Amino acid sequence: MATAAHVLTPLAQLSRPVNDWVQAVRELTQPRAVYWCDGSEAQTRELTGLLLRNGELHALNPEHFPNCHLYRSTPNDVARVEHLTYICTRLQADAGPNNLWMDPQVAHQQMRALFRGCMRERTLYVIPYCMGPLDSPLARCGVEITDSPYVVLSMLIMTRAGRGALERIAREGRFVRGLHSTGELDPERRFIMHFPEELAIESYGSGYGGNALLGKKCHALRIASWQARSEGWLAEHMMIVGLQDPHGATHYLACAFPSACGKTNLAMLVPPASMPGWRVFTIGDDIAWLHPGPDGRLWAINPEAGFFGVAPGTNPQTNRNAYEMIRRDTLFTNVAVTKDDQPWWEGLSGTPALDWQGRPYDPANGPAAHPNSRFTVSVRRNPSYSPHTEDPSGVPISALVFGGRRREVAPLVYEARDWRHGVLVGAAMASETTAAAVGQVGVTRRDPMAMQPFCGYNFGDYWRHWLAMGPRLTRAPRIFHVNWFRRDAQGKFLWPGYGENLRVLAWMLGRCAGTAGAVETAIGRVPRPSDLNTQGLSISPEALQALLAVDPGLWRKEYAEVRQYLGRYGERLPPALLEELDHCEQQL
Ligand code: GTP
Ligand code: SPV
Ligand code: MN
Repeated sequence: MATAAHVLTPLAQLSRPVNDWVQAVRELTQPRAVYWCDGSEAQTRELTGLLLRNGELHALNPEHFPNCHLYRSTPNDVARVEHLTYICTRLQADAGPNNLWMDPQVAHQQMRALFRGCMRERTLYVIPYCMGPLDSPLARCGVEITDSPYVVLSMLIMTRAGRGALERIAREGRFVRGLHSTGELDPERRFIMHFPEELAIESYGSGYGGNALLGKKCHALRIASWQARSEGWLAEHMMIVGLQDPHGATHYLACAFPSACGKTNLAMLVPPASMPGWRVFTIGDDIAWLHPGPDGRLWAINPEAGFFGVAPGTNPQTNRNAYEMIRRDTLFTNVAVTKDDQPWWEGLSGTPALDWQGRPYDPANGPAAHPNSRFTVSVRRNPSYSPHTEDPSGVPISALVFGGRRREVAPLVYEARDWRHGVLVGAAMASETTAAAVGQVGVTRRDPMAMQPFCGYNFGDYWRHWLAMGPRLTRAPRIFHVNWFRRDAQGKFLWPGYGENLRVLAWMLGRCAGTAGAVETAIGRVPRPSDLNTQGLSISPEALQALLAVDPGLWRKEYAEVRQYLGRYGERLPPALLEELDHCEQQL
């Protein structure tokens, strides 16, 4: 006998606006079939089976890595493409000097020409998804249409996708439209277009990461930052972590570091043995949506449901949690494999047999795993998973942390004097480029709030929005800056990093509680070596001194560069930032 649960409405009938859009895209792209994703285990198994049979997925060693698979992307398609990523607003000034811009009509026309007939002989997949807990008023929904089953499998891990999301869309009526096709995977025919005024994304010619999993950077940062500005909240490139101190109190921090600069590792760090009583709880590793709460605090949710993390460097010594997490139910992309089909990357013991392109490993071809090779895994697989990840109102934030990868200039940690100074600290960020985006690696560039590739509007307006947020918070988080990547004259990292970073976070919590000391410097408050818990840490006094040093000569040069950079934003630059910069320079 059929019960109510057995007569589910077919997905295509749940939301008229979604179905109308799917039909319009079908006309344009001409797929041979349409597949609605309901988020069920059965569909995941079906798609995994399909990709295994056609050779796009490889099963990994079932004994050591059960239910783990390897995907190899096209060698020319291994990272985000910032030079092909556009913000298409009616007014160019709204996109700002921080974005590439195209007129929306011109962009739509150009993209229609690419999408026309592009799914012939392919299946069109419809992925309804929700960014944030399904029952959270802070969550936002979208629908991605794609012709890549690998993208579908990834989105099923990375977001809350399927029937529940579509039911919410049917109730709310509003959703972000993300249209994606891998096209010919031709870098000459590759564009990632954003239309914030229309809540739409069009992505063609790439199947990789942030270019193709449209819920992630395209929706949850570029489109969401635009929405957040008009609705009074913040969409940021931040991880969220909860720290339980030895007294049992838990405090949450949200940290913005550029791509491949340590967010995932900090979000699930393993406390050093010499700091007993501390516990770490992960909420998110890449994106935070931050809302002022009725209590005057800032509350954060992680819009994602999975991690798309950097593989190289992950091992039982650097991060036991991360390594444990990816031992089952994980989708690997562009890693190497050992001869018994275990995934392998630089930093692990053992030896690779095949490199990331599937060739017999030869050091002459470079690293065995691609430097931007990644794992895709559910947040629930993380040993330090926090059940508060599902709290509809999020978690309250005690401290915001900005950080970059800088071989010199920026000390290990410093604290901003107040909110306005903190906004300048974020706006003045710089970091060395990494393999997460196509282009030269190791070049220092300005990367305000770690949002240079991800802010969907003019940075001048963005900083104004940040400045206005402070006075709305009666219990605003304190703001800090960190640099785990300072080096000595030989080029060696001065700070051991990873789990030892807890010492720096503990100092921040001490600052919030009023128990930790610091010295006032021109750039902010810096701990003395004695203000940090260094018990059980093996580091020389000279190295610690060097890590905490503020060199006035270097900072004078730094501030001059910041002034020049901010000048690019002209009339849109809030004068308060320049006043704050004047103040810092006078202090030097
Ligand atoms: P995205 O996912 O690209 O946004 O990167 P992420 O910010 O989450 O960076 P992740 O934690 O994946 O780290 C990137 C690389 O930096 C990896 O190779 C890590 O092993 C390495 N790393 C992370 N934390 C530290 C640290 O504290 N010190 C050092 N030296 N390296 C680190
Ligand atoms: C990043 O580059 O910041 C990432 C990976 O987190 S991607 O999803 O490709 O944007
Ligand atoms: Mn990221």
